[in-house]
Amino acid sequence: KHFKRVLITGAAGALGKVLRAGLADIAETLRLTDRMELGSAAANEELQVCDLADLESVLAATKDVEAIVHLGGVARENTFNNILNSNIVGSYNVYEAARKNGVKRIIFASSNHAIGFYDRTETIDSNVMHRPDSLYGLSKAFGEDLARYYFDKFGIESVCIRIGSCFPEPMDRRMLATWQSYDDFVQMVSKSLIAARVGFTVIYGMSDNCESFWDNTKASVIGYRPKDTADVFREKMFAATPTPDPFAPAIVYHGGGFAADGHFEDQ
Ligand code: NAI
Ligand code: 15L
Repeated sequence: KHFKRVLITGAAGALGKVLRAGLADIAETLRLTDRMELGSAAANEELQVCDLADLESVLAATKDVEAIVHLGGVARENTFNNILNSNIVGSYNVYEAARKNGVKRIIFASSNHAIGFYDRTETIDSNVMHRPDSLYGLSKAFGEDLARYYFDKFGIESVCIRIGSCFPEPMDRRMLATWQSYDDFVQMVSKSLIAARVGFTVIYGMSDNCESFWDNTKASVIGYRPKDTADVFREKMFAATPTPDPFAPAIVYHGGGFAADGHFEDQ
């Protein structure tokens, strides 16, 4: 085992469930937190109900852990208030609690929506400026800056994974470019945890897709080699979906529908 105890936030969610199984062998104990029900604990697990917006709870959840995989938060566009509490305050609490409890490394589930307003004709690496396509994307840009700040000031290392579309299969034509398989995601998170030195690193959570508009050479820092590709779904997807208008905003931008949708107002 590489660690004594690793914490996963957002462990009741879709990717949380994937990592609950996929990271079971990486640590003697996986501590799992969420504000939702987490089921019953296996022998290698500790469960804690925790609202990320509550610093006291986050301090308790991060005590005696060596590394954190921070998945918790609102995972798509929502009201600013919800994004503020779960993603902005929540991520701040995770980093601040990590500092207070001496946690050395955090893997942050960022999102392609932090750069969602780039045009598909532009292939970008992770040095480009943020170009958030939503309030949600803005909160992920904040999370990446938080990671940068806590590395520069306190030496807490982070790998920020700008996850594309991590689902069992691509669900639309855009995901032929943005898809990451569950196995590749588990590999990426495991290697991000184990790599000797990562400093502050931003990489794209994607499989080996021929259509991709992201240059993921930085993922060599952790030795990531995707084993899967969305390419095997291309024929099926083309047959199942009509040819889209290449000038429609949902097609033009990396962030797809998130970039095309209107602004999310509270009322
Ligand atoms: P999900 O919605 O299934 O899981 C998120 C979990 O966070 C939920 O279980 C929810 O209860 C928990 N959560 C939300 N607010 C909380 C709070 N204030 N306190 C405690 N727990 C809270 O989403 P999914 O797909 O598992 O995504 C996980 C992470 O990866 C999210 O941060 C998401 O933004 C990010 N991501 C996921 C992508 C994907 O393709 N699945 C793509 C890009 C980013
Ligand atoms: C995300 O950030 C969302 O969490 C996920 O549900 C997908 O919409 C994904 O991006 C995507 O861009 O496909």
